[in-house]
Amino acid sequence: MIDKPLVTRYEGNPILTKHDIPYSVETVHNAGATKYNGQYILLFRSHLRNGRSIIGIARSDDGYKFQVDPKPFMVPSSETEFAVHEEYGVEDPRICSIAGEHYISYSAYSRFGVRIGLAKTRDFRTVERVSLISQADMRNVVIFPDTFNGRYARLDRPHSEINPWCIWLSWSPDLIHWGASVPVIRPVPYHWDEMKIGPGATPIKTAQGWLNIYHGVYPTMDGAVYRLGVALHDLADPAKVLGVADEWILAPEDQWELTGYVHNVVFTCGAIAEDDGTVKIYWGGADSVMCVGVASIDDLVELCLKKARPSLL
Ligand code: BMA
Repeated sequence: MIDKPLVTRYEGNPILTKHDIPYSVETVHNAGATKYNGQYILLFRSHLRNGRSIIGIARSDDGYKFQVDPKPFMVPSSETEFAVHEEYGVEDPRICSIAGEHYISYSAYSRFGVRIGLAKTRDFRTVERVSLISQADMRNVVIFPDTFNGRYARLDRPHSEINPWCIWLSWSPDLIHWGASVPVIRPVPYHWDEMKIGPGATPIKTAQGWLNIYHGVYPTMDGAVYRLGVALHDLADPAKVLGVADEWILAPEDQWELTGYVHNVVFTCGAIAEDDGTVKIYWGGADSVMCVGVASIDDLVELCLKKARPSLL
């Protein structure tokens, strides 16, 4: 018997391509996602023709058909502190909605490496830089949309000379100063995510724990393959991992995931939990287009717990 796929791809994929963008870009991918005033919001990354990235915004009433704003949402800042570190572009935004504020953690690229910037918006019309919240080299920071005994928590992914790259968790009293970092998930040798892993979507609160949809990378003779996996973190202490699913939940399959700007890539920066127990997962296909699929939250949680592998093996 063939298992039914955990993620059902939307038949209208890809939901956004460069042809949907009212300004000149080469790609539309790796979008952070949230719901705001009943609308679905995607903050997506686009490559310009110089190879550097900016962030655009798209809105939707149903989570599938998106309308893109006429102007980009975030371009490299001209404010002194940020300008230096955004010189090479802004990438891969994640949205954390907490207490009426929508925080955006994004990768800021420059001649000094890649670090994480934090911006915020209340209305998804204007955006304000808050702070740079990591040194180089760091990417893929997702902030939990809750506090834990008054502290914020985030999943992060420092670069390291020593492979493989792991998912860490850090704490903060104010979203700006972060520390007390601990590694929480490590790739497993000769496994689909053996090369490196990184946080993906902003964690989703479920009755059993925080659902973490992450990406894992496997090296092949034909280059790296990016897939998505899931892990479950303790509700009260997200540094405690309750289970990491042994199997991936999504792999490149559709033509626009197999070939494009970078081939064999599905990469997520956002997912939206619905009231009916499903989650819409948004992912970039081959660093070129945006796609969406639906999964049952219970199925993903069950996979973490029933087909678990050690988190720090
Ligand atoms: C990662 C990041 C992502 C990208 C992925 C696949 O290292 O740069 O933005 O989607 O590679 O190219």
